[in-house]
Amino acid sequence: ILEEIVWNKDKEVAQLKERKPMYKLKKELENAPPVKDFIGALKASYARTGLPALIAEVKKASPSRGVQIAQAYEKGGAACLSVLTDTKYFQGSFENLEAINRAGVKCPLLCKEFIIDAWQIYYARTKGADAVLLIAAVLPDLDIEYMIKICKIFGMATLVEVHDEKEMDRVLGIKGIKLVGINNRNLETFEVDISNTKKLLEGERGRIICENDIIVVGESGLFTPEDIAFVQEAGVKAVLVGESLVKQSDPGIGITG
Ligand code: IGP
Repeated sequence: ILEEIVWNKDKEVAQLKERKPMYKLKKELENAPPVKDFIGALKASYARTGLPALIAEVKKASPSRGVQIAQAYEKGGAACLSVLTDTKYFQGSFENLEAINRAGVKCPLLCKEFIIDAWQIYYARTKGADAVLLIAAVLPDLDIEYMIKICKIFGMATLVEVHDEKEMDRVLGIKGIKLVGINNRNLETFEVDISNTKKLLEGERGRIICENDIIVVGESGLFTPEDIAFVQEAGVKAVLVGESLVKQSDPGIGITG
């Protein structure tokens, strides 16, 4: 599936780029909403609560519903929000990201997209993204390093996502890495196993992460306070949660533990 998504994304980006070449984007960048400090918000939340900071994910939703959900998550104590923007596979949209921004939500926003081209980062910034997801499985190390540099210039954060030991080792060797996400969901099989977070933080890897002050985000399949305690014990300072919040009748309840 991942290969298929990337293959389609390549075509999608080519079309978007035609409509909005770099010279047009550059102008829009000047009018983009100011950047909010994504990593700062995570650190502040962790320092205040002693619990992993919550990045709450806005999934499939119309822009107006997306705004309501985002506001409820913010009120409920989320440190940051993740907004899915891929439409074809995840029913998200850039309209959601824009609408949430326009509504004055103060939480920094992660653009949850399959980024394969630096152009997408500029585009995300024009829509108000404060951070972007970079999936190690689909990007060469040099691209990740280059994209981190671009984001840094804007003051944006990058959440670099890994799923296995091999990807973790690659990513730990990349210059400028500050925020690493461990996805407990295998994007090929969609199987979820939260012990993946623990596995990738054991031994030498955990030591390198500590020494370099890298913040680790536990991603996917987190439902109960026990799940959160489990990944915190493993060493994460932030969690990315989607599905379990969707299932709550009042999304504000139960977030801050
Ligand atoms: C959220 P969950 O199981 O709480 O809904 O997971 C988030 O981690 C998941 O949506 C995700 C994702 C991704 C989606 C993590 N990495 C990459 C699409 C692409």
